[in-house]
Amino acid sequence: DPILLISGDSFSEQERTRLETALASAFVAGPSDMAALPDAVRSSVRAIAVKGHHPLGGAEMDLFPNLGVIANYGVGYDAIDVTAATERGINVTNTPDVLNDDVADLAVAMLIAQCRNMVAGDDLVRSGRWSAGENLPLNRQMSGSTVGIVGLGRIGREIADRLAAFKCDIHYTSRSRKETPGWTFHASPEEMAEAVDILVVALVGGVETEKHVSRQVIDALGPRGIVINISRGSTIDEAALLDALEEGRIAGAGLDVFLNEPKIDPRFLKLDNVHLQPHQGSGSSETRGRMAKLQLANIEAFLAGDPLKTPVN
Ligand code: 8YV
Repeated sequence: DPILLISGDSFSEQERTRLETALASAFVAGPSDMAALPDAVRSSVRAIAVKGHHPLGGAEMDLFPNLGVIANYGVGYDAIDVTAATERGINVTNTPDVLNDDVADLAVAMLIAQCRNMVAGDDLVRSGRWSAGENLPLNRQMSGSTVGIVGLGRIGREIADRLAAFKCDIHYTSRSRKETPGWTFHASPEEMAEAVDILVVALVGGVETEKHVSRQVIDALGPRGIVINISRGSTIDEAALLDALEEGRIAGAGLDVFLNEPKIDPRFLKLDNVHLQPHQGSGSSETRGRMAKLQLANIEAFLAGDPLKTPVN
């Protein structure tokens, strides 16, 4: 009688327990075990709870003839083939908005950490080199910078609002021009990169935005350029970014997302002009609690025949 399949091992024990207790007949199976499940179990699945970035395509969906909803834990659903789901009459839900503040906070934090050399500062103090008389080299002011937000969606807007409070000159690209308080719209990221020092990438993931921050965009940033990415590794031409960082053609980067997480390109680890985070943008306990709650609310709404809270398709 399982109605809910909890996909994969990305959920914490607490998150899994919460789903299992809320929805009496739930069980766990990773994407690679789905095909091996007995027919009767597969037929009983009406909802799948997803966390993490395991691809879920039409072939997996076809294993579950009574599947009605795929509820993603996270705002980004690029690992789910939404077109395939729609074709099969399967609903997809995500967890937008509840994580905007945390992700925007982390973007700003990485930018400040990068400009003010905070990791090296911490190391100087801990290592005893400061007390022995060494000082941190002078670094770079963040307030008042000229910043380009690539993708002025819900998260991009929160980042821009924060940076505006830091007296930054705000530029942005977006599918359409937005109602903004004196911020500068650019038709392309290339054009924007010519005009700003700092790029903050807040795009959605998926094929449409792949390498949107291209080699040309990175080259156009120039030697004071800093790239911050809290979106998906796929949105930047990562090889081009690594080349520019290694050759010192841009000043640095602050990255929470990468290709092939968590086994990221080892070239990053050799660089001292990058600030690296383990895809923790939404990772406060408060926000993760809200995401789990919203995911569950979507599944419960579906099972009750009520309107979904945050439908994608
Ligand atoms: C992850 C995220 O979903 O919301 C998103 O799109 O990237 C994150 O919040 C979260 O880490 C769970 O995998």
